[in-house]
Amino acid sequence: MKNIENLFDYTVGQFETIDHLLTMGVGAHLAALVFFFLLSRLVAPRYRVATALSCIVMVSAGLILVSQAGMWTDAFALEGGVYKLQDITFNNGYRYVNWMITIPCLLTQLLIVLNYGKKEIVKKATILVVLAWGMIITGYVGQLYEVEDLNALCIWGAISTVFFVAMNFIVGTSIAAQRKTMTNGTNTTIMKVFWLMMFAWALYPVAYLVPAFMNTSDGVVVRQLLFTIADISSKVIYGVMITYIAIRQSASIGYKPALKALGRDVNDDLRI
Ligand code: RET
Repeated sequence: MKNIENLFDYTVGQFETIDHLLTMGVGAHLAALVFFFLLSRLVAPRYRVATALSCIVMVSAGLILVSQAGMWTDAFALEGGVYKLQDITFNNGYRYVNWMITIPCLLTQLLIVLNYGKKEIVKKATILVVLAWGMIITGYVGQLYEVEDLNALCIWGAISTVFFVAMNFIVGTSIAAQRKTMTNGTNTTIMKVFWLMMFAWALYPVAYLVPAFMNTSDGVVVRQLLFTIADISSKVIYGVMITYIAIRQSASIGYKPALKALGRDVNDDLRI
């Protein structure tokens, strides 16, 4: 009974909304997996790991959503016109564990398109991953209290937020420092990536806090909606933008498949 999802009965509309949201999430990640896989050949080897990491994120997050959707439909059954909890419970905790893998991938792909050298990538990624794991582990512990103790939820959430702010600070300063190295107009795209991250990543703590401000069956729908918007923005749309940046930067170092894809004259590389 760790999550508030298990506390309520759901109307058919509420139940199906959540089922459809989770299933849509699966579809979006699978479709994006194919897209990133196909586009990876347009990306120069120097940036290709960034696109490969998007593929890994799609598989990892897509699978967790398959399991979330299955758990949702297994946990509840229609009885007397409403969906009621059965013998097993629904759990959001799997998401947090999954972030231990996906967030390091998302941060590393950013460092790659920011044109950092190998050594700097390893150094920065290590710091960022430690902060991200600190954020996730404390958040995981906090969500275990969401039914019984809202104070504990808020305290662990506050500790997690310290890691989150530190992580965002490093992301922001890294983008500011490396923007000038970014070619072919991508120095403006990277700012859009930054704001997308700030928006999408901030939705997760809001979803975490739903038990504190909307402890109802509608709150559960809102929470799953927030998770879905956050997932698609922070992984799928983010991945598309990172791959776009990778292709444009590949073109500016003369990588022919990227030049062709952008409709540039391959024999006239010097103009780029
Ligand atoms: C928690 C706990 C409450 C405080 C904060 C949190 C932040 C979560 C974030 C999650 C990002 C997830 C992503 C997943 C991609 O697959 C842990 C909910 C600040 C920022 C980007």
